[in-house]
Amino acid sequence: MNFTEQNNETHQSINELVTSLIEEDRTKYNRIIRSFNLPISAFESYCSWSEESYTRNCIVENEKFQLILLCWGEGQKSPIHDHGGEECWVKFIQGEFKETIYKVNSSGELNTVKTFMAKTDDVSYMIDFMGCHCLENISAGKSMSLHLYAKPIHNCNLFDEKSGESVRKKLSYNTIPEEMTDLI
Ligand code: CSS
Ligand code: FE2
Repeated sequence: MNFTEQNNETHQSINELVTSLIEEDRTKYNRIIRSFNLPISAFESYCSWSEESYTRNCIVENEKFQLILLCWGEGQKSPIHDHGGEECWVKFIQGEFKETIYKVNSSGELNTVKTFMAKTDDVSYMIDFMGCHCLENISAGKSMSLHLYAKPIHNCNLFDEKSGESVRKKLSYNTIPEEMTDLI
C-alpha cells in the first residue's frame, strides 16, 4: 500500500466516525465514542506538538459538536477547567494520563473528588455539575487524546487550585483542517 492509499483509508475511517456523530442524536454519543476503534495512525495527519503546552487540533467543528485531537508532550498538563456547560467525552488514544476531578465547596475552595489513571482506549466523561478537572500526560513521552464536545465549547473557566478563584478563558486551535480556515 502506498502513502496515498493509506492516507485515503485513514481519512475514510475518521470520516465514518464523523458521519455517525453528524447523523446520530447526542444521546448516542457515549456509545459511539466508546465503540469506535481507529488505529493511532488514523490521527497522524492531525498531530502537532509544542514545547509550551498541549496542542488543540480541530478535526471537525459544526453547530452540533467539536471533535478535537489533543497532543501532549511529556509532563504536559492542562489547567483546572470546566466545560462551558457542555458535555465532554475524552477517549485516550495513546499513552497514559492522570485525570483529577475537583468540586468547588461552599467556601469557594477546590476539593479533589477523585483521580483516574487512564490508559489507551479508556473514555472519560465530564459535564459541569460533576465539577471541573485537569488532565496530565504521565507517559514517558508523547501522548494523544480525542475530545468530543457537544455542543462546541469556545470559552471555559480556569480555576486556581489554592484559592478556587476562576478566570474566563477563550479556547483556540493550534491547527484546523484546510476547509475550516475561517475558524482560526
Ligand atoms: N478541555 C480541555 C482539555 S481537557 S477535557 C481543552 O479542550 O483544551
Ligand atoms: Fe476538560
